[in-house]
Amino acid sequence: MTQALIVIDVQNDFCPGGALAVPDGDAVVQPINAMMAQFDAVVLTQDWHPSGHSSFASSHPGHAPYDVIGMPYGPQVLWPDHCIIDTAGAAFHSDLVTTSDLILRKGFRPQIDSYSAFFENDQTTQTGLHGYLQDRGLTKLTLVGLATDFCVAYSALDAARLGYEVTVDLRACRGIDLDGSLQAALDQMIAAGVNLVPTDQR
Ligand code: VGL
Ligand code: ZN
Repeated sequence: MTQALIVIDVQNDFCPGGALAVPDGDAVVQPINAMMAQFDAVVLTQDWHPSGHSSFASSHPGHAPYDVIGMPYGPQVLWPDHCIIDTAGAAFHSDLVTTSDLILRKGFRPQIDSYSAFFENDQTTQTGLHGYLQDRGLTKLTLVGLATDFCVAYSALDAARLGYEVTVDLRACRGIDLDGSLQAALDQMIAAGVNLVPTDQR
């Protein structure tokens, strides 16, 4: 009982038609559903922001989505308003199987964004996921979901740093790719010892 599937942010706002749509984002749903039975535990995460969140460009007059600003904890990309608590955009994609052991919400502190499922963007505030996985003896993690180059990669890098054996299955991930962020994320994950399952060659 050691292997957990961590499903990152498969929410309507990250799927086609959503506020921060990841290209082809909904293509991850069926492969993720098909993988679930192979794991001892399934954890789903939800990006979960209050309206007016500090990661929204709309909270920073004079700034547009995808601008980068300095926050007390470092550089922060500004996003369109997305995944607002209890809205349809924050709900899981309706075809995602949500039978799971834990649903972890992140990004609810107004002043800090949280890409990683382990630490908020200040790299200090913990979400509680590490404690949960440790308590359950879940030491081998497979990460899938959205977006490869933000929440999936930040989660994988934190997990590797925390000592988990980490696999990212790219067949069940899709990326945003801002200014080369996808290749940079893949390079960082490889350097950190994350096992990458390649996308099917088509
Ligand atoms: C994400 C940008 C902002 C993600 C979340 O899930 O990758 N990206 N919030
Ligand atoms: Zn977000």
